[in-house]
Amino acid sequence: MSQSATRNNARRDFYERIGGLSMAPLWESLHQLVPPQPAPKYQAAHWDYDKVRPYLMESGSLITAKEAVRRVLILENPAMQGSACITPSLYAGLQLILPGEVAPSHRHTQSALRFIVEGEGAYTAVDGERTIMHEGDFVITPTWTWHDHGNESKQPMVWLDGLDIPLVAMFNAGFAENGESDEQAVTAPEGTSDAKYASGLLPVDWKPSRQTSPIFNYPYARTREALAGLAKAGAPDPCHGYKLRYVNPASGGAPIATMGTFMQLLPKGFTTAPYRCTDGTVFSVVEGSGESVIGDKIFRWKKRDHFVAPSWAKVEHRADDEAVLFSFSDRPVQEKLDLWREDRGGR
Ligand code: GTQ
Repeated sequence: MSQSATRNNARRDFYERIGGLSMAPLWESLHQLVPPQPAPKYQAAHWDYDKVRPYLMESGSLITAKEAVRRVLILENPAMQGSACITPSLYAGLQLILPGEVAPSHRHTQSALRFIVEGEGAYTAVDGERTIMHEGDFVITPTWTWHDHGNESKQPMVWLDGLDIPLVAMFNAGFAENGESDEQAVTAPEGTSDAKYASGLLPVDWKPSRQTSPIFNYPYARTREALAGLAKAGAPDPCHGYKLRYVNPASGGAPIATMGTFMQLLPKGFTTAPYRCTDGTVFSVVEGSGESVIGDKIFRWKKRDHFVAPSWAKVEHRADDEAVLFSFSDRPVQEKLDLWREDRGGR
């Protein structure tokens, strides 16, 4: 036997013996454990709404919202089959609620965001207050708040659910319970939280008790107006076009502690400079069409499509006509942990 074969056999034998004591040699996996740069085990992916929608509607005839509790088709990363993850830290799904249906009240420690993709007139109730949702609205159901959804309109309603399910699972910090009735009692008139917290004013003696934003619907009409004003005010950022982040007005932080949410406008014909960041990001197309180069993939997208960009993949967006993209990621978590990085390619 050669010297190196003898050595390798001795090592393998050693690994087996220490394996019996639940130990392993670091030197065999050091470079994977501490990579020189992010090496994501998930991939860029795109969901074309024209292909997705028929299945969503079919799900509506297979099961009621009440029986399903949440009738959702999970957007699962193709490289993470069976995980229900779109990135290792985030969950995404498309939820359908048909006219007359109620998705019953429950609460959990996982935080959720809703981004309205199609339809209007359904409501989400959070801790006793309802908000009617419209396309492009961004609605939060913060950790451990009671929430139910109902559709009193005449059209189906579809929204993107974004949750921190994988993060909470990693910490084994998940709790959940069902409400006593399907629809929680309404204790505050619609618009209350908007009036109290969403006008650059706060009730005089109110003190925040948590990181979560006191606003639970950020309506698209206002977001769109802000983007339009920004686009009139100056030149676009080379990497982002015109990009805003949603904010908790009481802290300046993200509305949800675990998920950052963003809206960006890309002018007609605009191409963003190559950009990468450590937060894998889920996009929902609100307006327009275009394409994105993400690592070695290219996706053509249009209104209501969804796509995901992995951590540290180089991203370039190109807009055919004026386009608006909503996105969410775990950026606030990474920032809290001093981990978040970006690479603007010198721009
Ligand atoms: O609306 O509460 O897509 O609990 C997944 C889990 C939605 C919700 C999802 C949930 C919800």
